[in-house]
Amino acid sequence: MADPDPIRANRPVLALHVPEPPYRPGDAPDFSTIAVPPAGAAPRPDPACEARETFPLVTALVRVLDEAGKAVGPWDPRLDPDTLRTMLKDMKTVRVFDDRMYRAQRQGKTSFYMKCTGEEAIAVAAAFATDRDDIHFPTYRQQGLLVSRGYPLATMMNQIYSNAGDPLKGRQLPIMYSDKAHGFFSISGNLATQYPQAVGWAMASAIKGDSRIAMGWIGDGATAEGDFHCAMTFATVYQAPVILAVVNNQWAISSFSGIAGAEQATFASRAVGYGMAGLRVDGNDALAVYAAVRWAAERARGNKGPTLVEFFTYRAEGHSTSDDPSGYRPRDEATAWPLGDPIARLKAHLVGLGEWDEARDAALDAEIDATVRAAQKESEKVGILPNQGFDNIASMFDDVYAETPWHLAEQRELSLDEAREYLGHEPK
Ligand SMILES: Cc1ncc(C[n+]2csc(CCOP(=O)(O)OP(=O)(O)O)c2C)c(N)n1
Ligand SMILES: [Mg+2]
Repeated sequence: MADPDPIRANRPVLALHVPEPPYRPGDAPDFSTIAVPPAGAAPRPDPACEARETFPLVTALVRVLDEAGKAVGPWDPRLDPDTLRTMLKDMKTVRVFDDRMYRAQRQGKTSFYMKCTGEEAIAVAAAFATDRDDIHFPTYRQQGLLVSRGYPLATMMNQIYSNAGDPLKGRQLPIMYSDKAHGFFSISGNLATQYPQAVGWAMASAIKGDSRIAMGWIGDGATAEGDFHCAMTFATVYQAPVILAVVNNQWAISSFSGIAGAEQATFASRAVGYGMAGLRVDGNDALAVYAAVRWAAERARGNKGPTLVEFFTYRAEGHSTSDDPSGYRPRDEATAWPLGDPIARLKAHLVGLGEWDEARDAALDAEIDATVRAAQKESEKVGILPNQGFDNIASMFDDVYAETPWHLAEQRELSLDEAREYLGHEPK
């Protein structure tokens, strides 16, 4: 409707642009418009360079593995075959773990699960590229960090089942792990909190004269939160020793990345406005991920400041067990995605080196399957979620206050009354 004011009547009517994903269910996805530069094409500046020297890289794509699985160009980290095989094993383990836990949720053994299918290279290679005592502030899609740092699979499952072996005592949503000893900060359900926490921890590390760095994680969608920008400001002002990762998997539940600004600029290019180093990386290329994190870690350790690293990838499955992506995107989008499968690409690389073959691959798959099954059996012996009843319900009040306030003491007594009634006997 035109503006009724006569002075404004001839001005154009204002309108908003509401981003829409290019493809919806039933459409044939065509990603040929996504620029995929050849592997090896991106230059590798010195990690101690001025931030602005990285600015051409915020719109490029750091890639090491070419279409034939060969490692090419200046970002090739030249990892030895044993390390490459361990990375492959960890990535495969994450995928098998995800599949089994997804099925466990469907079988009613837990309430909720989230997979990272298609994104396995990112957390696994980042775990390899950071030091064991650096601390990660992950989201719910970096289970690969725990797997690569040797956290017991059965303990992860205990958390998912909220059973008596759950170190978090059932107080966190399944998959929201926390383990200080493995440098894995508690996952927060509130998106984007990881960024200010990582920057704050990194600043504290510097203030204390420590040498450990932090790595913060966020999804494409969550970059739209204020916490992202607040963390970027602190990180750049104080040149905090932190790596800030954006996992751009194209989707935030059913919202596509355009809703968070991806139509206008790459996520990595946000580094430019802050005067921070930035890299845009093929997230389905384990070697590129490793090289980029290693570069940013070296920069942070040398007091050269933070780096924003965008990992360009695709969320191959639903957001969580509560989601049905067929309602908002074409079913075959994941297979049309141009960057391929990260596990298949690393495998092809090892085969090309003469360090891997189909027989070894099949043997590894069988070994991983047996390991994950054994962990599941061990964890389910301790218990699955529906069987966690009122036995120790009053413990939900423990570990919060040094001295329980009167109102919580009152609630604890009430919960014990309910438990007595439910159990027909005295609860533990
Ligand atoms: C502050 C906040 N807003 C909204 C939500 C609900 N929520 C949970 S996950 C999610 C999507 C996040 O997408 P993205 O950041 O791209 O990460 P991804 O799930 O793709 O890894 C939303 C909106 C939340 N948990 N916290
Ligand atoms: Mg996302």
